Amino acid sequence: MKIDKEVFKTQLIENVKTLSRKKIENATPEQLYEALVFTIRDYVTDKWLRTHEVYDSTGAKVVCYLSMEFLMGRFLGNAILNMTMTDEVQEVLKELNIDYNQLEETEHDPGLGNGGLGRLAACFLDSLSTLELPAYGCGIRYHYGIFEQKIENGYQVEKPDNWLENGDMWGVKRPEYSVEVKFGGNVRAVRQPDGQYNFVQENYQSVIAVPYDYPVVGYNNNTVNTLRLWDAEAKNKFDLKSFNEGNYSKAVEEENLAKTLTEVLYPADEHYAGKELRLRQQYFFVSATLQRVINKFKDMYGDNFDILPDKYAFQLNDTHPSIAVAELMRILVDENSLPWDKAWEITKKCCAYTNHTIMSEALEKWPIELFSRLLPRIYMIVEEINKRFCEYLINKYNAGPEKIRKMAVIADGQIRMAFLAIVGSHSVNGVAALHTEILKNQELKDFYEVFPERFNNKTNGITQRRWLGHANPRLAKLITDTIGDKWYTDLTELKKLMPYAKDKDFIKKFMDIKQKNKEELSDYFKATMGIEIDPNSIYDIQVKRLHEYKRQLLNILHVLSLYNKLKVNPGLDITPRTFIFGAKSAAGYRRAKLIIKLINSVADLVNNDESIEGKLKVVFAENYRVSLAEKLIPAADISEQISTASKEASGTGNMKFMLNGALTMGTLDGANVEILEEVGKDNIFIFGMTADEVIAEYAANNYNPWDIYNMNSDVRGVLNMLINGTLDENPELFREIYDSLLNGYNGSRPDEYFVLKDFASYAQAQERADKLYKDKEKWAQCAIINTACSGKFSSDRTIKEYAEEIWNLKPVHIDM
Ligand code: 26Q
Repeated sequence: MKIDKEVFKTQLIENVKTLSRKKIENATPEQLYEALVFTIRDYVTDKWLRTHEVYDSTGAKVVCYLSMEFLMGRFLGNAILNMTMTDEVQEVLKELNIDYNQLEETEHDPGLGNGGLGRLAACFLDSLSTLELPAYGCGIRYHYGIFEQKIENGYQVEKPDNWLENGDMWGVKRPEYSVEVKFGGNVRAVRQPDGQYNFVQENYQSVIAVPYDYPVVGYNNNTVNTLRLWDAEAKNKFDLKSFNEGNYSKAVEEENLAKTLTEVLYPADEHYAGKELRLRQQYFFVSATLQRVINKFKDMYGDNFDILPDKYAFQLNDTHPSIAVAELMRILVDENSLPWDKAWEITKKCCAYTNHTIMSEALEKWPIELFSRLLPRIYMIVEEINKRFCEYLINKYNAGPEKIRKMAVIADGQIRMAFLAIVGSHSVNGVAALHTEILKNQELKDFYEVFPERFNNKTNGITQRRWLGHANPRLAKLITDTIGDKWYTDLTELKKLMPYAKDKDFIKKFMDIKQKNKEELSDYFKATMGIEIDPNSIYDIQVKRLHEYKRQLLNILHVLSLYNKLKVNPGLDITPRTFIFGAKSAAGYRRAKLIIKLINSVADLVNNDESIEGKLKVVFAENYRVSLAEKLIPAADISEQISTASKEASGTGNMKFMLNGALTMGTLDGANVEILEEVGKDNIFIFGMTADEVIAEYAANNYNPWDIYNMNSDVRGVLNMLINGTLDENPELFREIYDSLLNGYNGSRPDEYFVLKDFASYAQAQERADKLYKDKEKWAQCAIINTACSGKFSSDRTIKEYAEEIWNLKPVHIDM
């Protein structure tokens, strides 16, 4: 966007004055940040208003992306980039002697998500706006995001993440769109004159859902979509009647409910714990979203609900919002008097479900007691959905009791949210080709047989605007200078870099940038953690949530084995390597927390042993989050994507690293399979069991890790170190890990995630990487080929597929 620099400068100076009562030269970075946001927001708001004017006047179809998490990352830099104001803003700030990076760093990273699923939602919003597709992100305005991680004495300690502490500069409160959400009480059936029943919820508690809107700026266009996050406020702050009756606790009940509802994001990913508050959160934002949508629909189109699916699509980001199926039925049937069958057809046409995991721990199954107490009317509706579905299975497939019990939405005293989502949607998708095949042939096989036409794959993607343009401006510039800037909106353009993989001059520039990024990261570690790392070493990075299936343990045990080799043979010819980890563990996940401690103990051992001459270094980067990812990923040489095959649905970090020219060290899992397809086997390090092998091993159930312990002296050496006091003065500290690998712990299988089974294969792949790195030019070629072949993994591609194949959503061009 062309902006007048002088005008912009004046606006900025004015904003500093009004907001902080200061001259610009005396303002703090925080005050300058605030003024800059206000200035930018003005430009954004013009487009934002216009976008919604056009949506309303054209009656275009809109997708609502329903998600418990939106891991947006910082707004400012991304907004400036997408407004294509970067150069102008940088120049103005330079003229004013202001350090832009310092301003950026003052923005509190909004961490309203756990990991992959939340970040995917954020990438999708960026793509939707860039592709001019009408969209709302719908979620919760948690007051506290994912906890801030401190490492104390090697252990993870969680601190609250008060992201709103310095105000909410990007959110706009919209009280005029508030709606009431009801919990609990009882349902009374009221017979109507026509013999039909009306269902009325009574004696309920309720909260007011108040939306806050955040702009989602499209790249180089006029589209600004909305991320709508709901906050809860008490309806009657104080129930005077109860109070006067002496019932003090009831008097403040609703206020407490409102306070706790949106207080904090559940920080456990891929782990269902059956917490009541979590179910409340789910219903809260789903009900608020659907009520508002239907109110608006009626304002625009009256009560012709047949066309609802032509106007709205609801994408369910995993099962977390799957209660939408029942809530939409409630609104259509109870509140708008539609016959059940008609409402059901509409609901199915509107809803679509994305599955993000096959980990059984993550499956949401709510106890009937809890569910029906909290949501009595919704429970009745789920019962009816279940009844009709079971009848369908019996009539159409002659299903017997066995089949019914396997597939019913309600069984064994629980409501299975994934099944509710599948039954109530017209589309069910996995997030990578392999993952979708596993859903169809294993996890959801029964449903695939009944509804084959609903199943489809949508391989995940990432936005190149944030993950290359913003995170790696030097590489972005080199690429633009070489092949032009079309890649910003068409990542397959990167293919044009292929010939340059052999171009000496380009290779040098490409590797100089990598080097510079590595130096910057090294400076960052020095400044923030006091750690020195060698920018000439290989940067080998594993950053993601801590989970046993992601196998950070395999990585760190391999580091230990390298250390042992160096101790035996100090002259060993290996390229110096820095192993960088970043990972948050769920607060209650004991094993994962112990693995963090292990990584830090290994770091202590290795980093303080001068005899290995700095050939190995281990860094645990504290508090991994989007803004830290933006620093780490551009500096990576090797990307660790080493999950037990079949367990990682897709992964998206793998794509970010590839885009930035890192080589993948990976298993044939999730989207790694497709990365291999794109980049070719000579430009990636693949190792380990295949998904089929893993699944077969689980079925055979005769794997004995002691065989590996006995045969492989490297493995033996490393495992012994877990229990002989080398790593901690308490030799028993890591016993649990040792036991889990060899004997099984508390009834689980020994080495459930095949860490030992894949160890030798992993070590060999690491050796291949070490060898390749010694040939600087070959390595550089591979790195460039990785960047050049990453085009498929743009979330623009993914979103086009969703829009065409699931949502039937068309772009709407916004003219100013
Ligand atoms: C469920 C119930 C109660 C509390 C929390 C949860 C919960 C929260 C978060 C369950 C799962 C999650 C997050 C899952 C997730 O991030 N999955 C990842 O999704 C990515 C995007 O599709 C994939 O790339 C990853 O492979 C997948 O692990």
